[in-house]
Amino acid sequence: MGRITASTVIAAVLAGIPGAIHGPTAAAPAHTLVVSAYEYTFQAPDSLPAGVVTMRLVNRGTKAHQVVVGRLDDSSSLDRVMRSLTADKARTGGIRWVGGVESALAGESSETILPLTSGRYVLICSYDGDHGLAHMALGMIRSLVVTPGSLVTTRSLPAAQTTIALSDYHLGISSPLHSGKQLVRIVNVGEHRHHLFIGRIVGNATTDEIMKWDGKSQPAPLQDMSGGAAAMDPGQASVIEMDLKPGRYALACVLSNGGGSKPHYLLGMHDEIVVR
Ligand SMILES: [Cu+2]
Repeated sequence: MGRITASTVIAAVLAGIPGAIHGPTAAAPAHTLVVSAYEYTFQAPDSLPAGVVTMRLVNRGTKAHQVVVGRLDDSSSLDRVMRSLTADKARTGGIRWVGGVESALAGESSETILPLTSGRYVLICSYDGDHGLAHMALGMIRSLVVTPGSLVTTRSLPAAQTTIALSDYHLGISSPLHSGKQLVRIVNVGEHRHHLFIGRIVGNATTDEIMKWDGKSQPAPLQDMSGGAAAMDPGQASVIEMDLKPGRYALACVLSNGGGSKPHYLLGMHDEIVVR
């Protein structure tokens, strides 16, 4: 089982960077679920019917947050899963991570489109806080019940111009991303859990400088880090809307397989793209 948390560096990178709220998007599948993030809690409906769901994370806090969506196995106890998540996020069984919004900077919002089948879910923010406590341990964990509704599969997702395939350990981008809004399908075709972090590269910063950045020193090598796809187990797919400015972007998976193993970006899961 891999850690679902982003690296401490990226969590630090994401903390407290101000930005504007993006406008609503055109894509409107069956349901929209608004999840508001605060320090340290989520506000969201308790339930919604199954279907293709647009989950919109609205960050009303002062730090960066995320929402990762996990479906409980039918035999899992919600209490036990929530307790083990807050105690040791690295070793939580009985749950399947299906995606979510990897990051929304303070004051920003971002969306992901997910196929949610009926069942019991948890929403968490796994970013590390200032004192070594994960945001979920401070209260950013919430249950969600998806009641029977439309029959959904990953084939129910809206069409996307570009697909990014997450594999062990590579990012496969099917066609170039362009400036402006576009839908991008993210699919985990590997055998390990992956996610997608994306940030715009400032100036002439190199991959080496980005990887060595402590998340605080200025000038920062990355900006515009809202969006991406949160942790997905093998076989999961979601569609995210990207709204890109021209420039260079860094894409990476910073999850690891646990046990002190290297993060996936050091194994090849990173890429740099140019958006025109
Ligand atoms: Cu990965």
